[in-house]
Amino acid sequence: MKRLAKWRLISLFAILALVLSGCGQPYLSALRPAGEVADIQYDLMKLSTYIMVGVIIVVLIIFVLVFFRFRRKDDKIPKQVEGSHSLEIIWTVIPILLLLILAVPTVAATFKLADVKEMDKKNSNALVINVRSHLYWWDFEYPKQKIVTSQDLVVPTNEKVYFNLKSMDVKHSFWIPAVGGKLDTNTDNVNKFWLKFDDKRANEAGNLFYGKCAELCGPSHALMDFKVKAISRDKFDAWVSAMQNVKKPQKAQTDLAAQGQDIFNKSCIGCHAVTPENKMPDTARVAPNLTNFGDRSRIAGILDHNKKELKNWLKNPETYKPGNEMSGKYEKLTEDQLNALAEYLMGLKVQD
Ligand code: HEC
Ligand SMILES: [Cu+2]
Repeated sequence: MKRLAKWRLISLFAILALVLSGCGQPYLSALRPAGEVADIQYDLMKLSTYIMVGVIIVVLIIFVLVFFRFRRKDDKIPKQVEGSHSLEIIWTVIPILLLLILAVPTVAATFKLADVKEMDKKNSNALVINVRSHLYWWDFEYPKQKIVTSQDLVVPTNEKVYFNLKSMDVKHSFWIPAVGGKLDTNTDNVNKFWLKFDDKRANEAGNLFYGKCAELCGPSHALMDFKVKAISRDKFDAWVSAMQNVKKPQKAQTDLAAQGQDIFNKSCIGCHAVTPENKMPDTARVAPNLTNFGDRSRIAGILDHNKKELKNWLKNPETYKPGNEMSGKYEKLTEDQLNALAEYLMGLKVQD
């Protein structure tokens, strides 16, 4: 019985080690910061950890010392220090000092990270992105560039990117662990902040960071992922103009795709736009914009980006994201229809 318990403990630690070995990946870990904001947040984490560990060590040393030095050796009662002024002062002042060391950089960083004056200036050149969160997907609007995309956020590296965050249904939270956040997206106010994506470290992360919803929002909360393509300013500009060039729905490239487009125009276009311009009021945008769906790195933020998974998703989105807003809102699709739709959607590309 005892041996069994020991084995259980060992396997528990083994599993824990396995799980934790997933941490520390450059594209998803707050412990591998990849930008100015993440650096500041990481430094604050380190500072507080050092202070806490320091306190634990000092207390432990004193504890062990006292334990051995003041063991009862005879019946003599040692000098009583209750109410000692100097001791009381020492153990009040030291924590105050430690808290100050923690508080000053934390408050300074808080103000720095919330500084969005640049974005609110008239005629400012700052890049602004309006993020809207929905159950369970993300919508990114570039108001100055007049384009919209979903699920894959595209940003330039080495410059401040400013965000307006808003939710269209319930509270969510916008978080790119390796780069910064998290900040709530609310329904009744707009939260603002900025992030900076470091060129070199974005490269190390394959130029694709992992983003998450960090506020429990419903049954598919844990699946509410997005991706962040962090690319150089040149490439970003190229992407923006490629998007802007799509003025009307792209033509299907093959016969099969044309069939798919027909089905799409009957059953899907009521929810999904295939042009990047935002002509609708916020509240009318009920589904991801698919203009550049063929360029995405994931389907619905979570599935591998290929035809097989796309067909699986269209067949039954409910198995992949319980409670999503697409399930049951269109007629059941036959295998032929699925093939045609997959061909059409995968062909929606703005760049090679
Ligand atoms: C009632 C509105 C609605 C209808 C109708 C609808 N969808 Fe969707 N669709 C959504 C929503 C909402 C999502 C986001 C689901 C999520 O990720 O939680 C979505 C997600 C998707 C995605 C994944 C998008 C991405 O960016 O990864 C694809 C592809 C898709 N839908 C295709 C279709 C096709 C094809 C049809 C027609 C057969 C269709 N949808 C009909 C609302 C709809
Ligand atoms: Cu959420």
